[in-house]
Amino acid sequence: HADMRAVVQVIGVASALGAPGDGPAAGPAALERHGLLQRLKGTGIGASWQETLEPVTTPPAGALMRERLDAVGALAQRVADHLTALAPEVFPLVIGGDHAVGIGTWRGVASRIAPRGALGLIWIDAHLDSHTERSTHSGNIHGMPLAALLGEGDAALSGVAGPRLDPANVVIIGARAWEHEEHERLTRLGVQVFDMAEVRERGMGAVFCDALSVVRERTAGFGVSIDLDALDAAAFPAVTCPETEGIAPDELCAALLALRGCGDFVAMEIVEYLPDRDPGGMCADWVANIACAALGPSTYLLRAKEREFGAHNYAPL
Ligand code: Z70
Ligand code: MN
Ligand code: MN
Ligand code: MN
Repeated sequence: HADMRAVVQVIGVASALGAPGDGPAAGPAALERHGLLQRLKGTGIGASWQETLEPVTTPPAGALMRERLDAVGALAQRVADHLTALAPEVFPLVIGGDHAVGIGTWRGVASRIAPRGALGLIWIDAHLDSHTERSTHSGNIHGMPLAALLGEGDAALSGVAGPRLDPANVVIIGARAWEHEEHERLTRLGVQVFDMAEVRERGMGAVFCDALSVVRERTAGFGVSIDLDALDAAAFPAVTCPETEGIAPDELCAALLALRGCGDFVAMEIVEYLPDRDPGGMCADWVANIACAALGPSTYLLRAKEREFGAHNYAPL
């Protein structure tokens, strides 16, 4: 069949409802201005940016947990509904916003592929994002989306329409900062965590290869959710919660190239970009590199286009 990344549709979600400050809401517009769409098209794939969704309601600073959970849940439902309604040939690239938007992204993507089977998910993050409203230390909802996707915690989040993820089809890569409650939750559920120590020991390429095996084994398709704080804070400071000793940006791009050969790769999400901390646009360039590494044409398509138009017109990165 045709290369499925021929029709990438970028969907911005301008939300900071889950974060401690409002900075991440400006992420989609800043990345759009910085030319993310043009970079994607420059790889030779078809891409468009049709929508940037916004929160349904925005509770005031210091609002109660109940009010914030309901606002995040309402936005997640809107994002999920939007993705579910996309034409079947569209490949969604969701651009956050803070990571709480992932609740909507992955319930929506799971609904799309449900007639064919279950969804696998690779969650690349410095954190585990597996708190509930009861176990959170910070009170920030961007620390809860993976628990919600697995069916745990308050119904406003865990009850967003769409299939729950099966823990056996989920892996985390790059974790290095967590609280014990969320680690215990993932251990109980059986989610495999490739923490940063393992990435350092075995290399990002080997770990990513193992991760792909897990999320592809029992599923009809899989997605990749990239929290940019997985990257090393020295190389990529433009996030809400920077963590040292992370993945190098070029190391991530190299691993993501493997996605170009995966016909069952069905959606991607990139979240937590904070334009306030990226005055020169260096991090925005990395975001484009990351998207292009994952979504550029398969080698097969690239070779065909080279034969047709000449190699110099098709630079994969
Ligand atoms: C911490 C918390 C977090 C994202 C930071 C951090 C959570 N465990 N999630 N950045 N995306 O506040 O619960
Ligand atoms: Mn994180
Ligand atoms: Mn996260
Ligand atoms: Mn935090």
